[in-house]
Amino acid sequence: MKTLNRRDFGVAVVAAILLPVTTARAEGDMEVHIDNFVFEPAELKIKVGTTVTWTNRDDIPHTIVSAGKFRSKTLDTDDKFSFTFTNAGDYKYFCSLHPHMTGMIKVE
Ligand SMILES: [Cu+2]
Repeated sequence: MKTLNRRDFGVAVVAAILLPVTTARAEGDMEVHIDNFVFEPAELKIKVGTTVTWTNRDDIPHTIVSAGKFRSKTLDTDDKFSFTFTNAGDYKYFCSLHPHMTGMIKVE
């Protein structure tokens, strides 16, 4: 087993200090994946102020559109789109390229 040199030890200390902060900030945020023309999870319940990030895992472009609320650009493979929900309500959304792809975000 290799012993830590001075520089590695410094990096480890910095990581130990920063890590809990990063984890805490990410805790409230949610992710939706697009896999094989399906939003996963299709329905999500979140609290006001939560940021949802969609990731396109298909090798086909998709969009995320909620009429009058938000609209992503066309997402290629591994592209992401984020939206922060600042008002309670039910947000239905769909893919404008494949309108049968639908999802729901319930904000309470
Ligand atoms: Cu699509």
